[in-house]
Amino acid sequence: MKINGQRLIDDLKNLREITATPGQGVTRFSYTEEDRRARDYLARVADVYGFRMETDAIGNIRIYPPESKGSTIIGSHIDTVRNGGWLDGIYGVMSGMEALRAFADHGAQTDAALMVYAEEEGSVFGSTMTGSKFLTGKYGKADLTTLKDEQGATLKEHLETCGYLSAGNDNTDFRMDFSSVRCALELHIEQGPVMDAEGLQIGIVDTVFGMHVLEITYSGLGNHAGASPMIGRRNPMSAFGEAAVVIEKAALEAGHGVVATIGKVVASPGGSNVIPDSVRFTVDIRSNDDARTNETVETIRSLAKEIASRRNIDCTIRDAADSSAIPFSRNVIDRMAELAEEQGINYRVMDSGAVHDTAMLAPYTEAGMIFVPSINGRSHVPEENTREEDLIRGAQFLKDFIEAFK
Ligand code: HGY
Ligand code: MN
Ligand code: MN
Repeated sequence: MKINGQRLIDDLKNLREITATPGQGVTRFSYTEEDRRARDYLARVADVYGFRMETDAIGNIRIYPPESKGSTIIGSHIDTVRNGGWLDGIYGVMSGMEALRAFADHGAQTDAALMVYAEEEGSVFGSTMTGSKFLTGKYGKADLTTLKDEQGATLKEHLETCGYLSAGNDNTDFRMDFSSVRCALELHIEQGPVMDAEGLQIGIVDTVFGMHVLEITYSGLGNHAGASPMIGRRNPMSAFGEAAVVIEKAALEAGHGVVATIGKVVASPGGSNVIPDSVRFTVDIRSNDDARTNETVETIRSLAKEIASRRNIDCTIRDAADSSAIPFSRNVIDRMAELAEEQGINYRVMDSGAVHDTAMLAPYTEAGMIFVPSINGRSHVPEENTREEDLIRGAQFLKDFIEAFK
């Protein structure tokens, strides 16, 4: 039973146009106009096929064929980073939809359901995998008001504005019921260089990296850029510059695939002729071994504090996000490998440096992920791309695995 590959590619090209930054990659943040337009697109497709579409209080979407009770969850996300790529997340969502349509087109029954996890990127609230963290109880009612966007608006306010959470609703339990779930699957682009470099067609994910995000704020003495002598300055930007170099060195010295990234820096007030009074920056630290990740986190935390005290700068550090390294189900991995062998596919079992919602579900149900190559290993950038034949092969493999995994 073949999927309709051209239909999948057409969907992805249509959805690529739903962006707040046309011509500069895809920017589709959760709970925005672009998010709503993408949801409407899914609703139109579901409607044509008579699939049920439900949105929960956090904005997670479930799409079921009429006969399905959702024992197989096919998931991914539709939100993006700023100026991101056209495939991250949405490829897995539309491939899952294509699998459901293929079953329907061929009159076949399936017990699979599509899950669109809300706010996976954390672009709005700074914490990745938000929707799946509510589904698995890692986040609860308190986080509706502790998670805030850059302007200080809470997740609760966004959900009420979108109509997902009715005002005053005492919906204290956002967890999904896993009692009838057999497995959770996700198809995704690799977002790294391995598959493209090795000419692989399918990646079978073994472990999803754990990640810990520190938000460090250096506060010094704001002042005039010209009239303030260099001696005696308490410049948080200089402290940040020193921290950036030692943080990179700490990750390199940790080895074993540990990565650390400073991706966001905000100087305030941010004038070129003003010594900033504060500089706030994030450090995203990951590896496939929690002990190593935590060791690197603590090394970075103490380095940041040492720089601050030596420079007479105040330093506050907030733990903004935290998730463990997650191994996927050995049974799912082995069965995916069997299918790839049967189909003569060039595959490899590999880790994922990117985090994914399906990893959040792994402690509650058998779970696994399938990768397709990213050209030149680029992702989270407008240049993100994958060959159409790889996109179609990945979606076909997902559909075949749903059928084979009895
Ligand atoms: O950051 C990640 O790994 C994912 O793209 N949210
Ligand atoms: Mn991403
Ligand atoms: Mn993603």
